Amino acid sequence: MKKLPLIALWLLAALGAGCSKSPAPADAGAPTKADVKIGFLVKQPEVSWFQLEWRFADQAAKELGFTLVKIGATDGEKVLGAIDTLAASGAQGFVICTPDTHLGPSIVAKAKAANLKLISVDDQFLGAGGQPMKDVHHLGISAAKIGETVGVALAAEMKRHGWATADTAVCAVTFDELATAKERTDGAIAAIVAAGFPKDKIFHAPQRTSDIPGGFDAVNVLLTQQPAVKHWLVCGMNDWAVLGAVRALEGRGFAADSCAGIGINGTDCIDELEKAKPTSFVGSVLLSARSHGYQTVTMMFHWIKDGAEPATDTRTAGVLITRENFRQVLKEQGVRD
Ligand code: FCA
Repeated sequence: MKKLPLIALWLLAALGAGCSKSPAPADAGAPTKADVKIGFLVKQPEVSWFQLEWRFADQAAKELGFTLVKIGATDGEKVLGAIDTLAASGAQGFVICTPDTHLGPSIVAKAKAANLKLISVDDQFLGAGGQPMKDVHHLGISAAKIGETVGVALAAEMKRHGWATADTAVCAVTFDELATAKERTDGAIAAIVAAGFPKDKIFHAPQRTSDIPGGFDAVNVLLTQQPAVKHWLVCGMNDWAVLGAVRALEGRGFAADSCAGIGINGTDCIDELEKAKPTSFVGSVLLSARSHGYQTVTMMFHWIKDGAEPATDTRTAGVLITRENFRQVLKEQGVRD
């Protein structure tokens, strides 16, 4: 994802500090709602989750009467370039899901220099020491708790099928370089262990990339290493991780009802749940794209227009969806008609 080393991005951000457009004077008066312009940068613009965040942000822009600028920012250079573009076009703030949480300090420096307010969404920035940047306003998910929901549901699947512990193992598709991802899979594992599952039957399949091929490749390696397992319980950071795992299981000839995978997001697995023939992907924890899109830009709007600073840390919950209830829940949540 990164093309330039972090040090180069730091330098770019610092240079930007010297030549960015001068901010509006403090006594310029509060902007009217039509003056408000807010950017929304996402790391994976092709993914339904991020498209939904944008859709809900658009809805807020329409209702509140401000301008929303949506930008796909898939690497560090694109992020810094997008901040320049926003500043030059008179925006006052932006919401961002960064492609790399280590870019946090560069993004903060650049936003400060351009006098742009900033809210991170989904993925929390990491500071120089690798610790979360708690002074940056953030809206994310209650990752550990959502992971636990996955773990409890997987343990229930095992029980429902009557799979013997001796034949069953857990496949956790991990992406530990992203804190929210690690908290999710750690939460799922903790819940499965709490349900009585033996720790030595829990295997990690680390993804190199956080997409379907990343999950697929990681799980193929694990399946080669553990040929004796008959039933796999699969968790991962999101729907794509678990979909990759399910495709790998299918490739190895596992029958749909011999394994169970549960994703997170609930927005990137709708085609899968709609398949006439069920697969091992049995459900997901649906996150609130509405909160992450609508609420973040609304907080930003009031911050810019009325000086109302939002809470520094907001966490959202999720709800389990399965093949049985997903249509109904997606409708209730405004994700689908
Ligand atoms: C991260 C993941 C996304 C989504 C979001 C809430 O950014 O990459 O898939 O789960 O958190």
